[in-house]
Amino acid sequence: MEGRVGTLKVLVVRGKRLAIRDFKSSDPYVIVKLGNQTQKTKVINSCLNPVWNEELVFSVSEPVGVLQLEVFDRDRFKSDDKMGRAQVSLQDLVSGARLSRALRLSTGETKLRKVAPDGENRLMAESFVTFVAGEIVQEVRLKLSDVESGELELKLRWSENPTSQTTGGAAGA
Ligand SMILES: [Ca+2]
Repeated sequence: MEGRVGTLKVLVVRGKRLAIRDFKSSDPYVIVKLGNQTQKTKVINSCLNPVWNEELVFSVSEPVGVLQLEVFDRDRFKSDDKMGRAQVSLQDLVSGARLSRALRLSTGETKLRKVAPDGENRLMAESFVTFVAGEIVQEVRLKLSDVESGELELKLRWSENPTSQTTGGAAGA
């Protein structure tokens, strides 16, 4: 077993203006991957603005990778069609966690970082990294790539293993 450093909870909130893959609509679901872990949301039938509100939980070990998301249209009699993809760097959460330790935050709510859309991260709005009662939270709105239209809204919640913080040294220096 590799050393686990924390837990990432990915709340797949919803999709908007997704692409049509059937006659008039699609039956979308999202596959979320982190390293060799893969999870997926349920299928929402005939909907281009689906609300999943589904939380997928990943254990995170070093080096912290990139979260990969793919949207598909469920089809019963042929293979599922692609509806675009997105990815999220977890570096902003990781540095937010480091900052929260340096500030010795333990309760309440504190804004830690602001991530601006830069064309490369495909954010559709500013994304804030916030310390909320022991967890590092980041809400992101992403424009899907490799598809004619669509966006995804996510809420990421990161918590570190208490045991991985007991270094006692100058880890944050
Ligand atoms: Ca379908």
